[in-house]
Amino acid sequence: MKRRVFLACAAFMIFAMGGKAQSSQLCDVSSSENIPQPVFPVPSEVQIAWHNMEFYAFIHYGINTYTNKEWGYGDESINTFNPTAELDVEQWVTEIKNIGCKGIIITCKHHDGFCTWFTETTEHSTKNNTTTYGHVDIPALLSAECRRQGLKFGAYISPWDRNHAEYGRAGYVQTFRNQIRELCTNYGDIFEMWFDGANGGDGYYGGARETRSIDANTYYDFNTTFKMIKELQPDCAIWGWQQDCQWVGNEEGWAGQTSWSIYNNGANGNEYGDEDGWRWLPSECDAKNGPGWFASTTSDSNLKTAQQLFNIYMTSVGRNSNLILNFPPGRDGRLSDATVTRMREFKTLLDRAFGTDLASGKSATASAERSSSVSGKFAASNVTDGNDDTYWALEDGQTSGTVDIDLGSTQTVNYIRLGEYIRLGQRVKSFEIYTWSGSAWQKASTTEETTTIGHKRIIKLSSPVSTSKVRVSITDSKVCPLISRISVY
Ligand code: FUL
Repeated sequence: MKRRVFLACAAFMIFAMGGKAQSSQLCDVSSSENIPQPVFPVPSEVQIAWHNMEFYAFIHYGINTYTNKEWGYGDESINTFNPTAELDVEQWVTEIKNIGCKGIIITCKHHDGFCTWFTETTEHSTKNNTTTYGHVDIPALLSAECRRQGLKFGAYISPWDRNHAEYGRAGYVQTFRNQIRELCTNYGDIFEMWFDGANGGDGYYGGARETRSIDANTYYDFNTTFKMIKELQPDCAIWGWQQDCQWVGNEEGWAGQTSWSIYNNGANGNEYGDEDGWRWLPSECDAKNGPGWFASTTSDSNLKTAQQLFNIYMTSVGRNSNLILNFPPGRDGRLSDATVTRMREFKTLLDRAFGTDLASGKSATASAERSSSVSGKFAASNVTDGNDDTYWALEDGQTSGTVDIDLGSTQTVNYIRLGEYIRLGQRVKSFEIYTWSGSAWQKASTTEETTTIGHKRIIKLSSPVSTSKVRVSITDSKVCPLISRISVY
């Protein structure tokens, strides 16, 4: 075990020296603070910030909104984009913020190639739109409104471009890179950039109307592009292509009940990650609020119920994944009344479930605590202090232990939320939950497996339990567990 920890530490030091130094004192084993050594791989600072985003919105809006299609062919005239009213980005941001999203990622260009900003790279853009309300630079409007309301802004730009005459040839690669450069330069901070995996096929291609195939791994020369993004936007997380975060592997909004943020090229499926993964590559769940990514004439009558949206939240954010949930504006440039009503119902369910953390600030005691010269450094009480940078820890070699939280009075408990201090790696392999009957600990029945934790795990009890104390028992961990958060709802 010691040898494994040493190797992990050495690997971490090499990693830290190669990239951004993450915390110079982490491997200082002589320190009497006794800080645990990391278990490799660990997240970068960009990935830590990304984990903390947890829940954000997608907005699909463009030509397709006006054609009832999900994928435009690329031959649509510029004025097909024809909003019937001024875009109400204030409403988009207000309603999205209200449900607890921390950011918005918008389609700046979908596969049809229509750029919704005033780009210099192509004429196929809103800059040439002559309709009453269509001459708009949407990323400019939305990024400004996000800043005003305190949300982060992100951009989706499709690599596949069914409009561009040069798609499939060298000329397009530079155009595409220039488009990304514009987005990275003119709209303030971008927290995440999304590069869709749909690549090549039939399209308009400047009038050729043919099928063009490319090898996505080589054609785009993404390494050069990603380097440029990191220079222009050092804090931006790149989605896809095995960069900072990745597609969870389905579009239904669920991650595995066992969900590792570490990854070995997908042998187990992206939904689950790999316990012995060699790189930190956490998953993001994308999901739609209705039948399509774009609003259509039938979407309002086919919206997901609030309960379905809540279930998606549980199977994504609740399973150590980020959630990007799509809310597409309609032809009048607004989120429809039906969409907004559903969003508010969803918010009511979130508040009802997680409105009050019964464990917040409550006393916590553990079976054991890691020693340190700094008093309380690894105390059990760190799990209820609301600070995700403090954590309860065991000594090296101890891979199981319990934390008991005294709720102070009898409460009805439905959910337990847990978090690991992932800066030092994802560790926990299994845990159990117990409630106090008044005379004994009783193992709680839960609706799903209690295996991994990671950044965040939410466990629902099979039925509500009246209890005054909750115990979390870590039953197995790669190395000593580091628990930063236990909340009880
Ligand atoms: C997919 C795209 O093809 C869809 O149109 C949508 O943008 C979704 C988020 O990703 O791969």
